[in-house]
Amino acid sequence: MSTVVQERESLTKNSRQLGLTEYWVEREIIENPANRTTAVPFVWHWKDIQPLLAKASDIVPMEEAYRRALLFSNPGLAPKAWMTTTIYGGCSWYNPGESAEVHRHPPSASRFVLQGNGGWTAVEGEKCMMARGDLILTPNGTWHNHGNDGNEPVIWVDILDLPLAENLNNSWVMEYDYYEVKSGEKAVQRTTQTITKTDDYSVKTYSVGGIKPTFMDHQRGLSTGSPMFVYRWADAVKALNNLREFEPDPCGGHSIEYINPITGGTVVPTLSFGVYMHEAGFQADFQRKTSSTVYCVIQGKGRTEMDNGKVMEWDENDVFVVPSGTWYRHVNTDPSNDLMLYAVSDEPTLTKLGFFVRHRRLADGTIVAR
Ligand code: GTQ
Repeated sequence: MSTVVQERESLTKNSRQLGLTEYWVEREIIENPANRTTAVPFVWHWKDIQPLLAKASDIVPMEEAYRRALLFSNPGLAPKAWMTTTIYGGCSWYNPGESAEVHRHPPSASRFVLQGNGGWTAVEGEKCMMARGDLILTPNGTWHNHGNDGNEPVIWVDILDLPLAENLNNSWVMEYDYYEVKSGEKAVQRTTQTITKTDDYSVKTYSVGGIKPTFMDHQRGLSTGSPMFVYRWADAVKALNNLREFEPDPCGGHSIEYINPITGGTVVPTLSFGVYMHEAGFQADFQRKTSSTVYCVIQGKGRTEMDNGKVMEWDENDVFVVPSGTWYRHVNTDPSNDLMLYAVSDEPTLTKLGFFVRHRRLADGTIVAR
C-alpha cells in the first residue's frame, strides 16, 4: 500500500477517534437532499383514526395513558412520532368523567375540538369549555389540566411545538408539581386546578378585536404567548363571512389568523393558528413555502395537488400535513359548499430566523416570489 493511502486511512481513524469527520467524506450526505430526514406529505383519515381511538378508549385506562392520544406520526420522520420537524400532534379521546392531571411544559400546546360537548381544559385558573372548532391555547409554561363533564366522549386534536423544543435541545420537561397556596396557609399539592376566573374569561376580556381592557393584568402564568386562551369557532366564521366581499389571495383564498390581542403578534411564539376558507368554485394557484403546515378539515372535502401529480384526498375531520418546500394547492371538490381548513404553521419560527420565503406559480408556469 502506498504511504498516501495509509496516511489517509490513519487520518480518518484518528479524526473519528477525536470526534472529527472529514468534510469530503461527509459532503454527499450534507449536500444531497435524498439523505435528509424530512417530513413527507401525509393524510390521517378520520375513518381510520376514530375506530382505533374508540378501541383505545375501551381498553387503555387514563391512569395508564396519562393522555389517551394517537400521535400523528409522519412516515418520513420515523421513529419519531412527529408531524414535522417542528410540529407534534395527536388525537385525544376523553370519556365522560375522565380527566388528565394538571401539568406544564416548555412547549406551547393547543387543542382543537372535533367531536363531543362537555370537554374542557383549565388553563391558569380558567376553565375553558370546548365546542367543535374552538381553539384552546396553553401557551408555553402555563399550567393546564383536562376533563370531560359531559355525557358523551370528547375528541380533540392536540398540537404542540414539541419537536422544535427537542431539536433546540430544550429537552422538554413535563412538570406535575402543582401547588396552590391560600393566604396564611401552607401550600397544597393538587392534581386539578381550582377555577379562579369567571366562566368564559378569555372571550369576555378580549373578544372585541382591536380593543383591550386597560385595568387588568395581561400576564398569565409564565406564558410568553397570548393571554386570550380561547378562540371561538363562531367568531372565526363570522370574521370569514365578513371577508367574502374582498378578493381572496390567489393561492390561499380567504384566511384569518388568531392573534395575541395585546401585541397583535402570533398567539404563541413559534406557531401560527388560523383558518383558510376556499369558497365553492375558488381555483387556487400553486404555491411553495419554507414553512410547514398541518391542516384539519373542519368543513367540506377536497384534495391537495402537489408536484409530479401527487395528490392527497381528504374529507371532514381528516388531518394532513404539507411539509416545507412542497409545491401545492388545495382544491375544494364540493361544488356547493365552502371548504374550511384549520391550519397550524411553523411560519413564525421561520420568519423570526429569517428563513421564511414563499413562491407562487402562475398558470403559465412563471414562478414569482411573494
Ligand atoms: O393534553 O396537555 O398529546 O401536555 C402531549 C402533551 C397532550 C396535554 C399531548 C400534553 C398534552
